[in-house]
Amino acid sequence: MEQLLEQIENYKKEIGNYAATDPQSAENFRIKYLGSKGIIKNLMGEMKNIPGEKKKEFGQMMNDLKAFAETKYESIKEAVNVHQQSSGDQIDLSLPGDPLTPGSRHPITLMRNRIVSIFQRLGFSIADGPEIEDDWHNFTALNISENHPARDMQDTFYIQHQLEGHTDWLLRTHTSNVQIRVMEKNRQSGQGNLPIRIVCPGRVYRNETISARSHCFFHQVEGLYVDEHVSFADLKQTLYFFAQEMYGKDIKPRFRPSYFPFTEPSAEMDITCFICGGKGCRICKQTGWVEILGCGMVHPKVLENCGIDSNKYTGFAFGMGIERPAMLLYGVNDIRLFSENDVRFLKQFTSMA
Ligand code: 2U9
Repeated sequence: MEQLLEQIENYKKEIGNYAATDPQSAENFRIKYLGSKGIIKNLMGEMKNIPGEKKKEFGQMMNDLKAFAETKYESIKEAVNVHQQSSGDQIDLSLPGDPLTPGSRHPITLMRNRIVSIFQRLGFSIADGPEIEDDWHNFTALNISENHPARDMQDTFYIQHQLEGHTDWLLRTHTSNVQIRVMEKNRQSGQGNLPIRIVCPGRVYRNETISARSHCFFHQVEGLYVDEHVSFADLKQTLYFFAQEMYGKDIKPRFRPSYFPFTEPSAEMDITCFICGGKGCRICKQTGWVEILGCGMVHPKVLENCGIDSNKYTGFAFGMGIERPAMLLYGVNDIRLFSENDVRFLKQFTSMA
């Protein structure tokens, strides 16, 4: 019995000193001490040789030894795990890396950047403003009368909420609200920020039935140039330069008289069809011409509405949609694709800057 107790004490020391940092030596420990043919099982077999009055003491010591070995085994496993993670033993460096899928710019962003960068080269800067707007900045300041059809519920999304003390909120129908806000700032600073040369890209909303050709929201770039002596010749030359940069040096421009409440005179600008070169095709409906934008000299009433002296200052303005040129130049046949976020569509623009 004395010999057995001494053996148990020795094993206890041995177990306490056991060091393992790899899975194999952890397994060796388990087999040696806790396995079905291991030391502890073997020692338990000695019970039958222990005299009756000593059985209890022996049993107690064996239970202690087993619990001690089990606790040690748990801490060995933990040490092995930590060691493996920190030494990176489980990483197979010969495996191929995960492929990185490059993202892409949205086609509307690409087209907006193309348009805006041409005007930036001419000295225009970018201005931004709210999409939720009040009646003044979207309609009244732009000389759009109380009974104008654009104000119709059929065309405009109105917001039925009281915000900032009034209720005439709507989703802007064009980005012209931005130009109004920029010109109004001028009044606050006492003619301080003239001349104004800005382009205003952004999302606008119209209450339209959604189809392959039109959507209830789309994107525009509008521009405004206000200074002393700005003339219709400036407008024509600026927009001709834009059209050549955008659609090619060989295009020819044509200005047709038009009407907008916020410009006088007003015009629509056509260019010779950039698909067929003017011969006539499906895109230009056999006319040889395609309309690319609307424009005009800023109506004096609009300048005055923003506190700008219309006897001293004149300006020109223009506006164009982004979706239509994007559809034509990128060959997209359904406007809804732009807002569906289908990656099969979007990833086709991956390599475009
Ligand atoms: C201010 C004064 C004048 C902006 C203009 C147009 C003509 C025009 C349309 C093109 C296609 C809108 O996207 S579209 O449906 N726009 O034809 N826009 S002049 O005139 C302004 C703007 C702001 C203060």
